[in-house]
Amino acid sequence: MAGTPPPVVLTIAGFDPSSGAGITADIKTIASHGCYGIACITALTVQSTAGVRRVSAVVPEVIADTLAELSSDFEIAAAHIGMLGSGKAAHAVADFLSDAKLASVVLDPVLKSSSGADLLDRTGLDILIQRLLPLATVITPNVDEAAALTALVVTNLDEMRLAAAKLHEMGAAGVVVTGGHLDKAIDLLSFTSVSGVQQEVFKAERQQSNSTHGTGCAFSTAIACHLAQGKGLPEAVLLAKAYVQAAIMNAYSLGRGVGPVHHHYRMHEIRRGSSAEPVEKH
Ligand code: PXL
Repeated sequence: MAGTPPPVVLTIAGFDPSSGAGITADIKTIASHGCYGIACITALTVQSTAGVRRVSAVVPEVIADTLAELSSDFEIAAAHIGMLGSGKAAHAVADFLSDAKLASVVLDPVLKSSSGADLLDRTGLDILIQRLLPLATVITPNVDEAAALTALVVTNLDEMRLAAAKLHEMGAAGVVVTGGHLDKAIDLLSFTSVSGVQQEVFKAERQQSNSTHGTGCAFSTAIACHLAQGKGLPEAVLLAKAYVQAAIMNAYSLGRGVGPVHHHYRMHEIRRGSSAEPVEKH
């Protein structure tokens, strides 16, 4: 036996065969945080680093059965929800979450791929707003997703604050609006505590890189891992942000389009580190 098992993190997301985003990427993020990843696929995409070619929904009964099977077997410490793909998938996930009452749920409201393909239809968005948003511990929209969810314009910090306030009114307990694509990369964390709504701003230099495919998935999944390990939301967000920055900085140039972030750069660091250690001679 290898000792105490790690926290189990469930990711509910689409499949990106290039493994920059989606379920296979999430499993890499979860493993690199020392958690054990389990997965429920909501949709298949055909894509590469060059973009999304097509999307095919998984039948909702398979999603419901997968979630029932996994939750009857594992103690799930946290769940991450990414691409849902369809209204029916969103319903199946909402049914599961309202029964399962998990300690931590991170909802990444994925609406479009970075290349502009639709990853959720209008019905799906409505269900996400009405049923999933109130079940989440924290939701992680980028500025465009925050705008679509709130019907507000969200292009700067003041507008991010207003959008976060509206998302609280709509039932979201915690909100991180990410502004990585803005001129100055700004993320806003907003959460309700005993003393009311608290907001924290995280600023960073915008990273110039062609390896940014999957940043949203890596960020939201990393938050789920930190929550699973018992960290509070502000610390989880700070650590997840640092993880994504390092995963971009350490990325290899892969594919012809927008390359994937390096999800397990830490593993690589450890291997490099250990081979460089002097071998003791006796
Ligand atoms: O980055 C959003 C995203 C999430 N999940 C899947 C995706 C994408 C973008 O392409 O394919 C499966």
